[in-house]
Amino acid sequence: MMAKRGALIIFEGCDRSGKTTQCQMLVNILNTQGFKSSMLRFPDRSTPIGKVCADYLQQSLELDDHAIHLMFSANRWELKSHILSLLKSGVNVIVDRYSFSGVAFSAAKQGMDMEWCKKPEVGLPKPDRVIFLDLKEEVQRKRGGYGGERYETEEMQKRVHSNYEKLIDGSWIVIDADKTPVDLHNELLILVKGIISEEREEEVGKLWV
Ligand code: DGP
Ligand code: NA
Ligand code: NA
Repeated sequence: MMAKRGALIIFEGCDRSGKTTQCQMLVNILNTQGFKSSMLRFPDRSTPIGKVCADYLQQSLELDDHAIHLMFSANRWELKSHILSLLKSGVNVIVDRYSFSGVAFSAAKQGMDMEWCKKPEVGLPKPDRVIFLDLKEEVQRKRGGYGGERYETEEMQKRVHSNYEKLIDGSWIVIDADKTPVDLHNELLILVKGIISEEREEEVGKLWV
């Protein structure tokens, strides 16, 4: 019998919700407990396309809103075969941001609409589960304020949050992230182990088809 494929688990949320820290903690502990897991994050700033996204976020590069959206999307597509091969080999893939960030952030801009933003994402590997780390803007702001990257303003984060609300459906798991990192970690570990042990189709689905 073929080994069960890994689960594709996406973490989404506004900036400062603790996604990156939580994904790292999860992957470390899962591997020590015998659940083979790998972490990815988008944008993956290590590739040539990801470098463009990084320069754009650091505001050293200006680009048309549509053009940069397509770059973020291309960055996800260039990792597609890597994601699929990890899953196939039985590794769980824990991802810090995905297409939902793409749509929530890009569509928060004037003149950009959600349907247009979804199009280049159609056909990417479909997550088995999306976990949304929810944090109120006031709490987000209290966490040491925002950094200097593009989008890290109160107004933008509010628009992003309301876009996320339009994307959230019954398949998402919404978690209140307003707790200590350790408490949040303990909650997420139980949740993620549950997801990993669930039944799933051998074939990875395709997003938004
Ligand atoms: P970080 O997760 O801290 O590496 O920050 C990444 C930033 O990039 C965050 O503000 C969300 C934003 N982002 C991620 N994906 C996309 C996308 O597809 N389009 C746009 N416009 N922004 C994105
Ligand atoms: Na950020
Ligand atoms: Na982050």
